[in-house]
Amino acid sequence: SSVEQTYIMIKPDGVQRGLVGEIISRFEKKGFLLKGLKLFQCPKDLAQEHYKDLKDKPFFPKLIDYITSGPVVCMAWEGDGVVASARKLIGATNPLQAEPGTIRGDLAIQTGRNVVHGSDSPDNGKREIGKFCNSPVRCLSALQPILLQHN
Ligand code: DAT
Ligand code: MG
Repeated sequence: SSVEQTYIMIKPDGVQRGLVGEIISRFEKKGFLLKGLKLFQCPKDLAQEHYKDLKDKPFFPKLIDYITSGPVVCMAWEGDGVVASARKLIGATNPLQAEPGTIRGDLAIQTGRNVVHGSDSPDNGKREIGKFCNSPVRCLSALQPILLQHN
């Protein structure tokens, strides 16, 4: 498809805190089209590739531990200007600097627990959707690990 798409991922803290519906609702209400969705536990190698630009940062090991710590919700959203618009809906990386009304501004306080990811360019949107949404072998198929996560 030549229509712009972005990869939105609800991170483990967002899933564990019960914010999945709230976060999806914001993109639905804005008017974007949900094109794909799955629950998934990100393996370490994919997490390292996803955040490869940050591999030399001191917080990188903790970032990988966090993103692989529990189920995430992987989504493809489509619409005109969806990449930049989704970044606005999500808000600044540091939730304390994110404006009220944004997802991070309303729902988070820590940079290391900022509940949601959104692609930073149309090319990265396409690439991340390919890695996270279009790889059936990586789909989380067993319910038990999810229930254990919450108990
Ligand atoms: P964004 O998620 O807003 O695109 P980013 O791509 O710069 O931000 O960083 C990816 C993630 O890495 C971010 O959502 C949280 C984590 N991160 C970034 N900077 C950090 C920092 N200074 N301390 C801890 N975690 C950080
Ligand atoms: Mg980023």
